[in-house]
Amino acid sequence: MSAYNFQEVEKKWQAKWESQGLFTARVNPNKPKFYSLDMFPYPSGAGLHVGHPLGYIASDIVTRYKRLKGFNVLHPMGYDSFGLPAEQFAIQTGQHPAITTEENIKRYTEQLKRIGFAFDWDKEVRTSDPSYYKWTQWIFMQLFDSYYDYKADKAKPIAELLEIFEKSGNIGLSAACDEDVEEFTSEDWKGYSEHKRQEVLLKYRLTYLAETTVNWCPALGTVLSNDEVKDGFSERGGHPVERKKMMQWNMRITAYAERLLNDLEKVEWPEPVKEMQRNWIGRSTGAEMVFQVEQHDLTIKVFTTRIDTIYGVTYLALAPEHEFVEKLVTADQKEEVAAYVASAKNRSERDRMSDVKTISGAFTGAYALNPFNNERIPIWVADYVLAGYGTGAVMAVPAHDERDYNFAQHFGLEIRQVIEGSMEEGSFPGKHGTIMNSGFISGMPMQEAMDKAIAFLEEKKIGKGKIQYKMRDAIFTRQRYWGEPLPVYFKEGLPYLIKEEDLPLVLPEVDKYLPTEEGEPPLGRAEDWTYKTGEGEFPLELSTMPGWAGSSWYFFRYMDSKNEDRLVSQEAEKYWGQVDLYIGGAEHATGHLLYSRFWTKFLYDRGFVSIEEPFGKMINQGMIQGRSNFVYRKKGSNTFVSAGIKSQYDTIPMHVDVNIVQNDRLDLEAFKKWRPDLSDAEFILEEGKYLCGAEVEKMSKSKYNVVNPDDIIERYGADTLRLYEMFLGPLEQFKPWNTNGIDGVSKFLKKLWRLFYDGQEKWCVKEDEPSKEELKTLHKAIKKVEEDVERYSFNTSVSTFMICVNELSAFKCHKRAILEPLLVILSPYAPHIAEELWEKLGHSSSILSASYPESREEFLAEESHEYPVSVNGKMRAKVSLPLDLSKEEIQERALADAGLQKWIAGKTPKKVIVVPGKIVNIVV
Ligand code: ANZ
Repeated sequence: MSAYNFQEVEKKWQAKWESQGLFTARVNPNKPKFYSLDMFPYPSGAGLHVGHPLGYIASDIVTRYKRLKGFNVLHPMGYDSFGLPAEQFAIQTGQHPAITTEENIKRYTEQLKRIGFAFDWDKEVRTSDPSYYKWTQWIFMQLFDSYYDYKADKAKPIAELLEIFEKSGNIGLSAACDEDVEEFTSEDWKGYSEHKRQEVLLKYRLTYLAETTVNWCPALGTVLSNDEVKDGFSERGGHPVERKKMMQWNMRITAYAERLLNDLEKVEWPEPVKEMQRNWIGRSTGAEMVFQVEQHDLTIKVFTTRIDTIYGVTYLALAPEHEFVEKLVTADQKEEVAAYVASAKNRSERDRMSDVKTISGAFTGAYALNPFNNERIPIWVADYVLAGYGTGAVMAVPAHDERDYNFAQHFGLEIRQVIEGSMEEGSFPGKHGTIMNSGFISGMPMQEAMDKAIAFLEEKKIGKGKIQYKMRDAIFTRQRYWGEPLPVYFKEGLPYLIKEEDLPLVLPEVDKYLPTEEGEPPLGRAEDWTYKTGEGEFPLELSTMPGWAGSSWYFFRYMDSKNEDRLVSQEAEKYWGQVDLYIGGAEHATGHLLYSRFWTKFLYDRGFVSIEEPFGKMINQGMIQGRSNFVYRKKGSNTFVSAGIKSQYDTIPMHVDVNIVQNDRLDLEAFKKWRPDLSDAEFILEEGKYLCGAEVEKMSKSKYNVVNPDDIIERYGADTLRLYEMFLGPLEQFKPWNTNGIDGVSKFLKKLWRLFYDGQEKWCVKEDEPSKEELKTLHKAIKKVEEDVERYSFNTSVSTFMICVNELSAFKCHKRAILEPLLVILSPYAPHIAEELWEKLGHSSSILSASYPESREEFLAEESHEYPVSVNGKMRAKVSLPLDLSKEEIQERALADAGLQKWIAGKTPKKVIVVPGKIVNIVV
């Protein structure tokens, strides 16, 4: 045997790798480690398409390369297996989501294994498995049991907070907490009931229950996080989303805002992702101050980044949701304000923020006083003020803020400019309104004016300097079935943790995966969803955790996935530590990638792990888009017109399955069988063919442009698939899938095979000494491929391999000394064929245990150079000379060259310029 039969070869090696456990990672302090992580997939019913493995192929190449370079590699894979689609399917069919999930995982695993990934399947995790979510619940418990100490700038156990309260109440305490915490002394605390104490503690815990305005999606029956809502619709399913107040679990991620922001400096991530996180965190420095409301015992608190413009304030504006709106509104304005508030409620914050054209608002009839000059200023309600940012109220300075300006113009409010030293650069472009130049900070440079104004606020006790973040605490509950149960029960309306020894709290069985008739989440249907303690039976929490819970820490579990006593052993965590390379999509910038950093920092603070940032280096792979094909139906008929002549008819385009089209040519018989309604289709051909139109679109079932890796593997083999996906272009780029070049890649592997087996399929490898040219070809490839992998440029390596194999074929090189190292450098890309030929070369152990060959400069060096020689500025001859000559020797031999004589014609040159390795210039 010895024709290249990729199907046999690939099956054989996949089985061998698995049975020998070659990819199983073990802690080994004698070797440097390399931890390569891929974003783990949600196992959807549709299976993998060719776009999914792109990032996995890249990381597989890197890890196989790193092994050759002597690294101990951890390269795991698993499943993010809680999620909405399995639950929606369960609702429709009654099938338990665990069963659907299991089936999908099975399919995914088979598909992944066929691509020949060097995954350590022993370490597989599934977030929906109780042995995994036991630890997700455990982390939740630690968060519940912690508070954030701003002075120490870290999370600490609640027990330490209790000691502080006992000693000194919360006076002078600098800890992250709810806005509405009141001051209390140690005496107060000691007098509090257990109930009251728990209430207070809940305001400090890093996960807490609070009434929160949420994105409620009635169609999905659940709350969604901000990053799951796009333009007022759910990202999954595209259902309308509304704002609603509900009791929810929250994660106090805002306590970590500053560290999440600063530590971005420490990671090597694509700049756009860092920038998205910075904007999401949205740090602003400014001041918070209160305005007394006339004729009311109320003060309105505002956040401003421009306290220096205080003399330009001409109105205050409240968000429509602001709690004072109802209290302030005067009798004659009541109707107008109520109507306006009702209309504003239907617009999400995101819409209101992005829409600068619609200007709406209403006057409350009430006035406040500017504490700097006691001026009366009207209080308005305005669309552009967001309830969820700052204090939900602004001091409006129309002359210096564009949104205030537009609003003031629209409603005819005063616009008044402030004069300050540095106003020109800081103010809203263009000058508007009257100039008001009074007050003790006028005329000062901006920063100085702000500092003075803040000092005034602090002295008068009406405000202070303030750092404000746009990021909100993260909502942590979903009113759904298929998620982690929260390890919490309720006693007298307050939440308590179940005992650690009762973990995991396993999802109960329910008769339907829908909310109860009373509108409770599906867990409300469970027969016995209570927790029993010595004191009695208590109801358990009915909501489950959101999709991001399990994915916020899975990278730790991979290190030690079977540990029953800890989420990860200290030994494994210390050794594997930070992820060295994380490949995945950029769409997770403000979700998963932020939450993972938050949980890692928290686990670090509490001493459970040793790293503060989970992902050192990250690459975002581009998407592989589909290349859709179209046929053109003659209107009102079952006749289809070929693309090139469609303009001659009145046609409607229709997507056609790309799998029955090859190189844009439609397979007519397959088309007729594709759908029953097409069985009698007729065609108008061009030059005897039906040609389809094509367009690049997202790969999706509905566009019939999904290409399944299984089909490609069936036809060309996994090695070809791997090489071809890399060959498509730079990893980070978005690029359409088209199979036009795949034959070339497949031919390349056959050509490689023929370096080992001659035309008659006879083994032809020889032990002869390699020639200089052969060595040069090899070493060029060794060097280039190494450089490429080190900078994650995989497409360029594929062309290098092709050039190398072409050159060796031209040399008719069948020498072991050349072919052996070539296999090693190719093995990360095309591991099956490399293993097979490696074995044929007589090796009994896997090519994975080889070492990456060293590229030797001496073989790379060009030995001679063809010097262009010019005479009086004109190129007159080319002279080939050895490279190791001195300047004098070059000059001498160039001048002696026969071809030049007629240009020099016996004259003595006036000047000769020699640049060794480059050129010779002669002036005569
Ligand atoms: C007066 C002022 C004058 C302002 C001026 C700006 C320019 P960033 O930088 O994004 O933090 N603001 C405060 N809370 C708001 C809310 N809930 N909804 C909408 N706008 C709000 O923006 C802070 C500035 O945005 C604040 O400073 C406030 O307007 C406004 F020449 O106060 B400023």
